[in-house]
Amino acid sequence: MSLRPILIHPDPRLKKPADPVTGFDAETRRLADDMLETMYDAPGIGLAAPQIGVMQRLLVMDCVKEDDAPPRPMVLINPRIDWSSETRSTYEEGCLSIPEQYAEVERPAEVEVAWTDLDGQAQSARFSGLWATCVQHEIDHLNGKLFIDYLKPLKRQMITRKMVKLKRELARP
Ligand code: K1U
Ligand code: ZN
Repeated sequence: MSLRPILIHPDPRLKKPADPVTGFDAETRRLADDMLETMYDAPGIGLAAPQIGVMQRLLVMDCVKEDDAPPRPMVLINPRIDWSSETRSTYEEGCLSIPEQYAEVERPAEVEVAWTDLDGQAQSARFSGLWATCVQHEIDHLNGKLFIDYLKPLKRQMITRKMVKLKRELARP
């Protein structure tokens, strides 16, 4: 397993829809393992493949918050939201591709998602709470959408300018 560098906004790969995963092989398993390691190391509660520059519809997440609870890593391949609740909830979201910036985003409180697991088996589940927020945030990444796209243009521009500055500083020798 290895850590993969996480792309920082703005980057054209974060704005592009990812391609469906077609075959499941050792490479897919390695990608999922690397993404989980990268997510736990960051640390984060989710990661989508485009965030590491891999334009495939694969995401990982683990929203277990309690320190004493066992981890619950999930790998979702080609996920699809089949149902969203009318009830909405607001959560202060962050993003590993937009470090240290947080903003409230309103989304459906519950969603039903269908996906394929690493064994090629069809799965589906209803998510609520932080899991629902996270899976929607990650599926947005697969569609080239960032949480700042839900914000007012002025706030989005302000965050983008900060990220341009951060990337310039990180690139400095
Ligand atoms: O996709 C990502 O960029 C990961 C992102 C997921 C996310 C966070 C909050 C709401 C929705 C989706 C993160 O994991 S940001 C880091 C974070 O939230 C966190 C880090 C350590 C402990 C707990 C949370
Ligand atoms: Zn994100």
